Amino acid sequence: MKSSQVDVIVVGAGLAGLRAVHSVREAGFTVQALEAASGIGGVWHWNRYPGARCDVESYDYSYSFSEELEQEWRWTERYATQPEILRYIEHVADRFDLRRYVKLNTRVVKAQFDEDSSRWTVQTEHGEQYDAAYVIMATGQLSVTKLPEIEGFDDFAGQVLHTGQWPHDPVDFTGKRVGVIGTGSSGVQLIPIVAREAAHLTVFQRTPTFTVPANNRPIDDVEDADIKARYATRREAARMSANGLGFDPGKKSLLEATEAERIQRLEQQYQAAGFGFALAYPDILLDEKANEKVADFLREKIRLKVQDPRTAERLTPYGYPFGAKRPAVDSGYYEAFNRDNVSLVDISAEPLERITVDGLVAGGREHELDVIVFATGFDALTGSLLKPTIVGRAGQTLREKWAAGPVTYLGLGTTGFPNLFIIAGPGSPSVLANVLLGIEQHVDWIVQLLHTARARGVAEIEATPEAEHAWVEHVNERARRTLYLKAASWYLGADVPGKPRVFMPYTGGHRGYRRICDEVAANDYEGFDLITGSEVAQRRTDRQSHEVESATAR
Ligand code: N01
Repeated sequence: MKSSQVDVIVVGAGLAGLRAVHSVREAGFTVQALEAASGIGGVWHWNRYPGARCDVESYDYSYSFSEELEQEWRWTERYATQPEILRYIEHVADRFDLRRYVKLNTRVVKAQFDEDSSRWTVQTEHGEQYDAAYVIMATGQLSVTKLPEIEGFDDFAGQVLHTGQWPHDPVDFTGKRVGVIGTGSSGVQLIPIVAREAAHLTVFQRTPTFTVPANNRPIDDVEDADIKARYATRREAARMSANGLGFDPGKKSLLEATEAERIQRLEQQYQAAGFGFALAYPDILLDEKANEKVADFLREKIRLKVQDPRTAERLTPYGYPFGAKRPAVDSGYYEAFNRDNVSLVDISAEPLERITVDGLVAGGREHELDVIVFATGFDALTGSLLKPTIVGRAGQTLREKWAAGPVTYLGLGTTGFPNLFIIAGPGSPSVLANVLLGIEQHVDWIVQLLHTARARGVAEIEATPEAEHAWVEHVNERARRTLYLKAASWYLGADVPGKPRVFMPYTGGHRGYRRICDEVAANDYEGFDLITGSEVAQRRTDRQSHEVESATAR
């Protein structure tokens, strides 16, 4: 079959894929992005459920590569809604003429590295084939949705939805009996809105979530102008912060503060900071005693907000540290449970049994429903990387290589898979910091490496096994210093049956990670083998003579 040839294939056309297309093209490489969805936008294309919005502030959850773009785009709310973010992405694609490099409705099913040509062959589900020197996986951290393993999906007479695959046409809940399964960030955003529309809403909760209020508000012209006048400083603060959000948790331990100081600080953060509440003190995710004080503060808030003490108690999280599972950022979540048309089912006590024609059976009780919404999350971080078959050196697949969990060098590459790069995936700060900043840092770093490779006639770029091993050790060691390992979270793969339990993102923070990547680049890409075309040819000749010798000996 004839292949289209390009320098770089980018898999995915969300915020990461589009940024990669832009920068790779600016650097003078030919590029083709392949996107499975019918539109650009990645998670913001798929997650159209009512209430979906970002919990990183709009001005920080936006590209920093163009000052003109920064100045001309007008965000309307502190935390942008999904439609507004998608409009922004579409604007960027048009403004920088990116659409012509993106092929929609094109799922990549296989990518295979050819050791003779040092190139990748990328195949799509429709049988097209691309031949590329490099592959950049921009497939997202939260893009492969997951459903509970229960029977009866086909029996249900009503409508079944997943927050991560929401229909493009609005869903009308008016007069309907709706069941929502899952109370992570998606469920927490969706539930108050469905509660207002539906005749009845039943929330099926397995684990109560810690949530902090979004404190969302509109942005007026004065605030917009003020932020734009100081945008460069704001960006620099974000780059120089561990979380990529520009917040500085300060140095003082929560345990050193007096009770009055602590309550005042937590209250102030709770009332204003949104997600930044988690950064009120530097040791919240490091020290169990400090963490418990914060958890108690949040538990008390639930008691104050939820009128029925029994419901309040069932909504209250225990048994894992605050922040070790991704906290949700809410707007009226707890208040929704004060409505007469909302009920809560604790499926840790009354497990989901099956779906029937009329609804859901949990703990032997049938709940009659017209709509079932699964807000049950994703096969996070590795799901989208392992969905296509990626074949590296000697026929090894990425699935085989990562059978015991993802192993990478800097999160950017993995040994045995030359010229394959991963954006904001496992082994990098990814979802633990402002992911958009992480995306841009990765893309810029990779493009600089491709420049260097082109200038030197490099044919293969590959992480060394030693560097990869040391990085995996470092990632694990950093995770062990935190409380993250004390919760069954999607960071650990604990929510997917059979998935290896490995803490996947890097907890060292955006600033520290950026410094490490910069040092690696400054040290001639230490830990990566940059192999020139003639060296590859020599290796090939050596390999062939070795094979001939072995065959002769046999
Ligand atoms: O998914 P989740 P999500 N039976 O995995 C429950 C980002 N995000 O889509 O905790 C019954 O967090 C599960 O219960 P448990 C953000 O990073 C961002 O809500 O596993 N229940 C949990 O309650 C977020 O963390 C934004 O016991 C099952 C829920 O379903 C990430 O996406 C908005 C179950 C899943 O929660 C994922 O969020 C939305 C089963 N078999 C999402 N399996 C913002 O920017 C799972 N559950 C604001």
